Amino acid sequence: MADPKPLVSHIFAADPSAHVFNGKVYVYPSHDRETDIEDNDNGDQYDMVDYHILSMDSIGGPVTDHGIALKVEDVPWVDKQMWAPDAAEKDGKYYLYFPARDKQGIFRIGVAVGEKPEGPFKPDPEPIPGSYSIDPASFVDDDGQAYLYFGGIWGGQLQCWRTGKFVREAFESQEASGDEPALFPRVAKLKDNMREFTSEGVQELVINDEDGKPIHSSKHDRRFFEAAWMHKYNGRYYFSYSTGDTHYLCHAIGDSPLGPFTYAGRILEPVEGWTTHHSICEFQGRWWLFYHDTSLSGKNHLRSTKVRELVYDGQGKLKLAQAQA
Ligand code: FUB
Repeated sequence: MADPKPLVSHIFAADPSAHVFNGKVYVYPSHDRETDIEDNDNGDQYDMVDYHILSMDSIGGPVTDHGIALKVEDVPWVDKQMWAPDAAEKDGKYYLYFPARDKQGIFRIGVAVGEKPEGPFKPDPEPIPGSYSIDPASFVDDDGQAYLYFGGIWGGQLQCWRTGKFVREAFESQEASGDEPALFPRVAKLKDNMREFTSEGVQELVINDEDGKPIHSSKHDRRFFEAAWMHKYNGRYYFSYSTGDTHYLCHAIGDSPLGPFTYAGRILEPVEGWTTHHSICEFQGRWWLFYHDTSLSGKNHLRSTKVRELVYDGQGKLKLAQAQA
């Protein structure tokens, strides 16, 4: 199968979170921009300042860019780096979840509310209490309970939160080491207002290997790094994520949105560019993988969104549609 073209080329749109609202596909991406900052493990080169929301009536059809939906200056607590966002709908309102560095340089997760999927969005003046790290991904289950998944190691600072408090000195210990489980993503239930975590607070989302034991920290080709996503298929929960420095998109399957999950294999091999990030959504009876690469720019920090079809194999595991042929 030929490499698909980017959905848009007039802006760089990365980290695409796709949802179907009102019969259309809406994509909530990061808006990459040019910078002189050199690439580093801290991710300083991802210096984004606003969000544009994209929509389309059909996969492969024309894409509308709805313009700036939220920007750094709109949010009192944000200093810089508006990274990968996501959105959810509840009771006719739309919630944009976004990570950014606060004035102390700590990544937090904010929420902004709008009347339409494309915004504009009005941000809460403070980040979601108890939120930290990056890459929020929302999921509303069939019973109406909403969840927020998040976390990312290295520049995403998850390694600083092992104790539940931010430990700046832990930044250099970029991940778990020695004979211990990998650092796991986080999940919290959202209150009905969609703007706060419930009193159950933030939990670890355990991903087990096929042997039933938590994925080990040394398994860089399958341990969680960043880019959490959750979807449901045939009554089961699918948690998918990036392995970061090994550049795979993987998935794990479980029977509860809170886990535990069991590793189920790779969805996407490394693409052009260092980061790999994605979302998965069903549209008109088919399943789609939204992801990004740097094929248009050749630069790690200028990424473009693409889409490919996914299918489920006989065991319910995900594969690219062409991989089944
Ligand atoms: O876009 C900035 C960061 O790069 C995201 O938060 C990560 O998932 C990676 O794609």
